[in-house]
Order: sequence, then C-alpha cells, then structure tokens
Amino acid sequence: MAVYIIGHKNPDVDSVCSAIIYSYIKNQMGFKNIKPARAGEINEETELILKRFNFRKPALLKDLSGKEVILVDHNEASQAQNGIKKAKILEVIDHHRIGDMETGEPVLFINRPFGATASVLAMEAEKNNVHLTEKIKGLILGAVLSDTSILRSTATTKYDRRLVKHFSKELGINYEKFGMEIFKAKTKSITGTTKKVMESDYKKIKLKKKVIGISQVKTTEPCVILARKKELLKYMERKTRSDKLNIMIAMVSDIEKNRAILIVPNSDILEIQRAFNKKVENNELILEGVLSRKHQLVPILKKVFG
Ligand SMILES: [Mn+2]
Repeated sequence: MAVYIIGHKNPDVDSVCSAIIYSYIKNQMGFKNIKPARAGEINEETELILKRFNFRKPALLKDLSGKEVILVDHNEASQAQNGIKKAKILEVIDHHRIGDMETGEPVLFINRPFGATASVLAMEAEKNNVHLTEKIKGLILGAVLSDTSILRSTATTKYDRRLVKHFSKELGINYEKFGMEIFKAKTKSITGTTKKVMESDYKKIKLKKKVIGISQVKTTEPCVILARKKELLKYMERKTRSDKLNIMIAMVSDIEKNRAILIVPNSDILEIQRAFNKKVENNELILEGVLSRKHQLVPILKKVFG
C-alpha cells in the first residue's frame, strides 16, 4: 500500500514542496512506495517554484479515508484534508503549534519552531546523511523564502538563514531577487476572485473559547487588497456561517513595511479590539512589526481566547 505525504488544505508553497522533499528523503532512506500528494489546488507561487526546478505537481488527494499518510506542515485536524479521522497517520513533520491531532498508535512526530517545514526536513536529511540534489535544494530554498517572507518574518531562525545562504550560493541564485519573484507571483493571487484571495492561505484555528478563521495575504502591495475590503468583508461574513466560526479575520501582511493590517467584520470588532487592546477603524486594525500569523498573531489570540 502506498504511503502518501501530504500537507494542509489550501496548500501553500511549504506544504506542497515539503511533500515532494520528504518523499525524496524517504526514498533515499530506502522506504518504498512513498508518494507526495497535495490537499488542494496549487497557487501561483507554488507553480512558479515547481516549474523553476522542474517538478510536476503532486497528485491531488481529496479524501484520506483508509489511507496511510505522513502529514507535513500541519498537525491539526481542522487543517487536514477530509477523511483524516479515518486515515492511519504514520508520521507528522511540522513547524506549527501543537494542536489537537490524535493517533491510535505511537508515531514519529518531529516539530521544530523553524521558519518552514522544508527547513525541518533539511535538518532530517542532514541527520540521516541523505544527499540533497540541486533540484531538491531549490525547492527547500523556495519554501523557506516563501514561509519566512524572504527571511523577514520573526519566525525565521538561524538555521533557516544558514540554509538560504548556503543553498542560494550553491545554486547561484540571488535569494532576494528570487524571493521577490515569488512574492510577485503571490500578488497574482490577490488580483483574482474574492474566493481566491480569501482561500489561498486560509486557516481555521480552534481555541478553547473560540474557533477563529484567518485568511492571510502576504504582499508588497497591501493597498490592492484594502481597495477590495467591501467584497472581502461580505465573503468573511458568509464564511463565518459556512465554516461555523466565532471570529473571522483577514491578515494582510505588508512584507516591505513589516506590519500587518487586520480586516475585521463588524460582528467581530468588539472581540478583536479587546484581544489587541487597540481600536478598529473602518474595519481595519494595524499591527506594527507583525508579519507572522503563527508566531505573532495566533499567540495573542490564544492568550485571550485559548
Ligand atoms: Mn509552513
């Protein structure tokens, strides 16, 4: 039986690349029949990176029921592909907070607070003496640059920096330039439909007191998003109902100015003001120095609603 390596729903660069990277590592370690998979459509930046290093898209898996899986880049049931409760989880490799996942048997669980799952995998390769090809190094580079907003995010660790500097030098790639290319491709997704803007990096976070939906858009052009605030707010209200959320916010991370602008629907203004101790004006709240959902935004929400 095949073992599928799969990232979270609404897959980002790190989720898709990590599935491919880890499949490669497992194969090199002698494991058979390991297959990379993805839990949804590929976004523009992922497409750019796969093309650049000449990889095909992993197969789309719509349901994990009855399958043996290795999860990368997530460990919470709410972010996993459908059918996860009926799947057999063999391993989890991640870099997020520990969530609510339950397994029937002991599993290998590697979680490091690195900037990307791809960095965790690079360390695993190092530990297991697995040689990485240039193509695989390219994927790691792309995933780390994307997840750390070109090393600007506070989630960035020394290890991430070392990897990016090493690999970019080896591959002869200017990582600042490559990173900007990646973020330009990302900008394409913010000029698409409302659904695309809101769903391409959406996560549902289950805290003790509240279930919070957060759509993140990392961009160098936040004004493009803010100009569409009205339609986004409408979408968020619908999403609150369809996804059974208590709170829904959109986090627009401005990677040049190093700050986030939260877009907050009317119904959530009071709770968000309370959580951040700051006034929401015109459905917007600015958080200076905040770029990371995982490292900066979620911990604050957890303090108040966790
Ligand atoms: Mn990630």
